[in-house]
Amino acid sequence: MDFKLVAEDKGSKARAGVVTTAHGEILTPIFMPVGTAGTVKAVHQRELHDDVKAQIILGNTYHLYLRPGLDIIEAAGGLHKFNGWEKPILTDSGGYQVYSLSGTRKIKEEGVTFKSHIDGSKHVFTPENVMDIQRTIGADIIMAFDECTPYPCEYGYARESMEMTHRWLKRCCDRFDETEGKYGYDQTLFPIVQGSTFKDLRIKSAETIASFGREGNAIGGLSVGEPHEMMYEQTEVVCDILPHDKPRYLMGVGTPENILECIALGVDMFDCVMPTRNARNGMLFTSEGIINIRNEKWKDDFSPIDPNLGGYVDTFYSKAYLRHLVISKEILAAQIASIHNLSFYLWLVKEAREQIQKGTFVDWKNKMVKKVTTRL
Ligand code: PRF
Repeated sequence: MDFKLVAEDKGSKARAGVVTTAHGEILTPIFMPVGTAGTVKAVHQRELHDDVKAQIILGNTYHLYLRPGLDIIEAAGGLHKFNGWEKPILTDSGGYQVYSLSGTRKIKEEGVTFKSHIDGSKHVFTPENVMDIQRTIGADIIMAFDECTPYPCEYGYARESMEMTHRWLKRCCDRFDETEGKYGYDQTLFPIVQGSTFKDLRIKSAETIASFGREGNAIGGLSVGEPHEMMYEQTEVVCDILPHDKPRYLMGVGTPENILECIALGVDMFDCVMPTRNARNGMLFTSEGIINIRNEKWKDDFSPIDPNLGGYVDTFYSKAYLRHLVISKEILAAQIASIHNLSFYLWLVKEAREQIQKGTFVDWKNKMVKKVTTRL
């Protein structure tokens, strides 16, 4: 993997760059649609490519390992071959899903024992086997095995958990470096900064993670219920320490406003279920503000969903028609709303990149934050 910075904003810490992987280039800042089980829910790969203009998608180790299982993915020739997505893929390590999804779990130094949310069967994730699993899935970027602490979190617990995440990182790196990709292309491993909402822990964690000298770095443990200002504060502390010349990925963030503010702090990569999950509940993010499409007021609004984006579903379908589909619980509602919301997120980061390159990012960002937080 390679990362080149192509522009840096003077009024903020925002950057525009290019990440090059074995499956192609990613222009940053970038938003990565979440495709938990090897599919971005309700969106075809062709739509993801042609309409949403996604450059990289996410998969989850936890889900793919449980179902369909590694034997199937390996027999297919890796996740790219299995799902037909030929561009870059990033897999999360399970270091978050194990805590949020499986009911019973035990965290020990060796690893985490958990029960499947599908059939209750018992499994163990260790830093080593999570590297092996992600080698088999075959994502271009794979994530270290970490513990994401909840919010709020006691200082003592946050410190011990962070220290264990650092020890796990050493084990991840050792295993990753002594193994190879199974499908003939290179993969890269991103470590994850933890430390909850404690500045001294975040500093320590960012310094430790940076000292591993990997090709990119991630920030975890945020956007778990803490106030936004607190998330921005911790993100800024960490970004100022993580290497300038490597991509920074803020995990699980966030709203359009969060993304704009964190681009300004020097974050390059984002992922979040919000655009797809909220789409399925009828919440649309648009370039003019937030729409609850179930609201009566849209029932005879025949204007396009969001003509500013210029994409197919945004210009072809009206708000009134989409509202009708949502109210009628039609499957197409989830499809149109998901494609729309993802198109908006990808449009937003593309605009941000162009504004960074033009030197007009901060003014644009401040105006855009007002728009994207308006409830229409
Ligand atoms: N760790 C991992 N994945 C994550 C997170 C984390 O802390 C978060 C936190 N917002 C989202 N996804 N491995």
